[in-house]
Amino acid sequence: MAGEINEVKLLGMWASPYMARVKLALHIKDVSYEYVEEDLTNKSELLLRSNPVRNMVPVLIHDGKPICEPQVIIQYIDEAFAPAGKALLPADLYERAVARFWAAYIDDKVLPPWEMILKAKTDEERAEWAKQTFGAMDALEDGFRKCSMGKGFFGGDDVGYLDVLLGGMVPWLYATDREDLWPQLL
Ligand SMILES: N[C@@H](CCC(=O)N[C@@H](CS)C(=O)NCC(=O)O)C(=O)O
Repeated sequence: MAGEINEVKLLGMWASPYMARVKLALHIKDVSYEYVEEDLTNKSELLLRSNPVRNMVPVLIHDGKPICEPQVIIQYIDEAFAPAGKALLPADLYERAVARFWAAYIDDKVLPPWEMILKAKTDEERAEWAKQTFGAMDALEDGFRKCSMGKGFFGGDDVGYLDVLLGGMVPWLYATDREDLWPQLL
């Protein structure tokens, strides 16, 4: 339908750090979009149809075509909406590979133990997951020092892919300090 051309819709849930990443990317790239809040206890027909494999948010729907998985969505946004000077991934192929390495590291090594801190049943379990999370963060900070090369952001002077991935986690950082909020996050 002609009315749907260039239509961008984001299916999300307010507490989702993955959704926050996608919002950050859309705002940095100046993309206008419609945000649709999902009730994850009663998922909409649109969400189930758009992400039939995982039934999860976020999902980006561009001109009626759904894109799933936060990192895939952000890379899509970077390529599909590409005003000059605002690329999220570095232009240099090697630097791109480094950014993708740390992106995988964040999602594989930092986030899973972090989530387990909130899910742990005992203080001992929680302490163990916290230790693993801090260990993973230490390596990330080391990587940050090397990759930022003394500049403000992960990739240098500008906000880029890794800053978006980590930036989406900032609200969770604050919420992790507030145990009363944990039931709403999980
Ligand atoms: N890797 C996941 C990350 C997204 C994710 O974990 N989304 C959560 C909200 S933060 C979700 O939709 N949960 C609903 C469920 O598990 O049924 C994906 O496939 O997109």
